Amino acid sequence: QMMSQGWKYFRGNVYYFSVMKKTWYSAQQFCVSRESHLTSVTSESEQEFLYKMTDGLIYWIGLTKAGSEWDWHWVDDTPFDKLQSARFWIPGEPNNSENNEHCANIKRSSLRSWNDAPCDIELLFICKRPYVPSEP
Ligand code: 2F8
Ligand code: CA
Repeated sequence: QMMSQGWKYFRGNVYYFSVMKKTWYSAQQFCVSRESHLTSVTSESEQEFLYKMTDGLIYWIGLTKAGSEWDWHWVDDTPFDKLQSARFWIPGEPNNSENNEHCANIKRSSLRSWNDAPCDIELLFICKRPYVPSEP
């Protein structure tokens, strides 16, 4: 089975865990150049897959309130379910520290692992795209 190098398969999507650090927007541009987006997280099993892969490092995910709407939204246009997603924030987050935290990352190894942080800091990042089997 052909599998793009460095991409990990989980439930119909493949995920790229970067080795280079980028700002949130540069990371998203990198993902788009690879026909993907910074990852959305839409289930507990996906959240569990992701935090278990992070290995204690901090990675950008595709959640931001920068842009046209001034509310949390997924950059891949998946609808953001505020109620279902509340359990994935680290307790006390998002705190919009210094009124300058408009992008979200996965910060540590538990289901409660999201933090909001300044979009212009450089972090590792996770891209996600649908898995499409290539022609034989
Ligand atoms: O204590 C939580 C707090 O920790 C840091 O600020 C001191 C984080 N800042 C960055 O990651 C830049 C805050 O986002 C976080 O809320
Ligand atoms: Ca924060």
